[in-house]
Amino acid sequence: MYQLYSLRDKLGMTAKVLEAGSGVGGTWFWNRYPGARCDSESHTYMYYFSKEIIQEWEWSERYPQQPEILRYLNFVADKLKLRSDIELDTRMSQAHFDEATNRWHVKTENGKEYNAQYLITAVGCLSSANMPKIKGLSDFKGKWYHTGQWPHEGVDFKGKRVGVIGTGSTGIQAIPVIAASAAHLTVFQRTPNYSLPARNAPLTPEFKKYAKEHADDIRKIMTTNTNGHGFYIEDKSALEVPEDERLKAYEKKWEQGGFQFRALYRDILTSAEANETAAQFIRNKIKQIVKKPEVAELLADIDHPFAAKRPPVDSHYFETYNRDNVSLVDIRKAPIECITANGIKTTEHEYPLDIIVFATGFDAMTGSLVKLDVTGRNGRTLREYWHAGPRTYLGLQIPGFPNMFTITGPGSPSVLCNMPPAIEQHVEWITRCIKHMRDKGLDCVEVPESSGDAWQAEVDAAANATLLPKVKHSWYLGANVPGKPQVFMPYAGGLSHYRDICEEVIQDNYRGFEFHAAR
Ligand code: N01
Repeated sequence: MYQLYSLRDKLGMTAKVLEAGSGVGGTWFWNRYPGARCDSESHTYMYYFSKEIIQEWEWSERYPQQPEILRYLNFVADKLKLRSDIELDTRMSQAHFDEATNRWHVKTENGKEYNAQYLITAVGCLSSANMPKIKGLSDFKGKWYHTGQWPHEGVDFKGKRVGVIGTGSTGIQAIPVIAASAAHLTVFQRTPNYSLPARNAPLTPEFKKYAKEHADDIRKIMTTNTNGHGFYIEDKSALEVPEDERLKAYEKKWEQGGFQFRALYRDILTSAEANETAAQFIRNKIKQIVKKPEVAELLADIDHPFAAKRPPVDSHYFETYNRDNVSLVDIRKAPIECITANGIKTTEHEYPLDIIVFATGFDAMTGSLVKLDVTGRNGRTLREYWHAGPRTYLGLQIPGFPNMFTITGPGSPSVLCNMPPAIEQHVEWITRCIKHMRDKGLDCVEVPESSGDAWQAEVDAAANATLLPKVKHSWYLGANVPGKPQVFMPYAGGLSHYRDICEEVIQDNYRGFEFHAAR
């Protein structure tokens, strides 16, 4: 939706947005699981569609829930009169680049066909559900759901025995809410996870006023920092601070809630020793919060550095394990063997269930793109080209796929950021590139293999300068999907640095891109 607004308004061109669902909102249309809310704070979690919208819309909470975000996106669609350009219920099934005309031919599942000069994908980094292939699911007599494809009518957990598989951001948001109404909740945990308290609360009138009055200042911070948040990372090492001072600082941020905890020291993601100070603090917190020592031990037995997997932000996640109706099963020790007619069977025990919730994440970053069935130059498909892992130039274009742009594609900072600023930066960049082509009478833009290779070396170097690739079971590497090639996918050099690189590329006459004039 954002790309449509920006391109249409800035270029006055015809743009068509194909939306697979029967309403606008993308991720916030599909992810309706209990407890779904954004994990960045509302005054920073803003798609900056326009200054007017920022001034007009009023968020209610520090971390808005999914229905409020969806209302916002619908408000934007109305306000900017976007609906007439959006084709809902239109899932793209195929796109083919015609080398003779430099145009894309797009087919949809409902039998429509489109012809376009540019194909801009905005299919989301986390939208292709990862459903584990567990033997016996079809025998299960109860109901089961994936959190990313939640029924719009909701699910009633009252009086039900519920099992949740997965303790990533989604599971950690959903578990406290499900536990509040289920008869019993069994959480099947493979990898224990860190989580920071959100300290969600209604926004005060004073804060709302402040956020509106300082919208430009907040935006400036968001566009010049590492992760697109509304605060900077401190330029201090965790190791140069005396332990008592460091613990006090961690305590203060823990009480304040949210991602600012991670921003306390510059080396939390680059030094194992610095990271361990934060990791140890959180593990101790888990042990203080969770009353049953054996459960606390299982939750705190975390095998990776803090924030090396995307850190969840929660509302009473660890506290939920103090409820009598919640139990935790360690499936690292006793893996799930199969699903039976009555529930989940591990190598040690069978757990009778009425409902199974798969909070098992996504085929991240590449899944939704590969699924599109895109064919570029020389009849080569994206699936073939990416068989050993994604290759892009700046996460904006893919070698061999001319006139196609990927918003927050692999190789861009994307999932390592608050997503809206990362999306906006791509939209602005693509808009400028298309305007440049129009001004110069150019018909086609593409990137050679050499640009993809050189950028991949930068992506690898940026990742290797951090602790991120050390987590071998992370979806950043594609490790959560059996058989997926393991390549660190996002660019870890930081959003502001990446923004500078993209700007330099433009200033250097679109270095690394190749243009062709209209024939
Ligand atoms: O997915 P995940 P998610 N058997 O992949 C487990 C964003 N997000 O949906 O760690 C058993 O992180 C898996 O276990 P393991 C956010 O960027 C944003 O929770 O692989 N377990 C893990 O525990 C986030 O990072 C918001 O061992 C299996 C869990 O399932 C991203 O989405 C809210 C399994 C999956 O965790 C993804 O989060 C929510 C199997 N076969 C999410 N397969 C916002 O607020 C997987 N697991 C914006």
